[in-house]
Amino acid sequence: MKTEERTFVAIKPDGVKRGMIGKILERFENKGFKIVAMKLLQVTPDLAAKHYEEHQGKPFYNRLVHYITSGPIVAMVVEGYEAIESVRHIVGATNPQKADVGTIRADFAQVMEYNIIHASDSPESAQREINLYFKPEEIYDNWQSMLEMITFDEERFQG
Ligand code: FUP
Repeated sequence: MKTEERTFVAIKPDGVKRGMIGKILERFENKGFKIVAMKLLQVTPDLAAKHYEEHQGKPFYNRLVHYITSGPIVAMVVEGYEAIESVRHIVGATNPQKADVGTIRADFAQVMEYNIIHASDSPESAQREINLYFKPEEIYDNWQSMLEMITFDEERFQG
C-alpha cells in the first residue's frame, strides 16, 4: 500500500552560498510536500563522518567531507506520499550531467562533486539521517497542509 513517509533533505553549502535555498524549497512546496523540520547548520567533521560513513575509504571521501563542511547547510525533514522515492526523483541522479532535465541537480548543478542537494535513498537511511540531524522535539507535524487534505484523503485509504 502507498504510504506517507518522511525523508531527510539537505541543501549543501554550494546551494546556500549561491542563494538557491528558496528556489529549491519551492520545488518541494509546489509538489505539495510538507516540511516538518528545517534548520541552517554548520556540519562538523564528526557529523560529516557519521553522515557519510558508507563512503569512508572511497577515493572521493575526503573531498566529500571537505565540501559538506565548507559552509552551512539547510537540513530538513520532508513528509509526503512515498516521499523517499518521490524526493529522489525531484533531486535527480547523483551526477548532474546525467540527471534528467527538470530535476534539481540537472537544473542547478554541473558536476558530481558539487551536486547542490542531498536526499535519503532508502527508508533505513531516511530514519538514520533524520535522527542524526534532528531531535524528535524539532519535528513539527501536528498541523495539516492544504494539499495534504487532497493527497491523504482518509476515504482513499479505508479498506
Ligand atoms: P546520492 O545518494 O545521490 O547523494 O549519492 P551517493 O550517496 O552515492 O554519494 C554521496 C555524495 O558523494 C554525492 F552526492 C556526490 C559524492 N560522490 C562523488 O563525489 N563521487 C562519486 O563517485 C560518488 C559520489
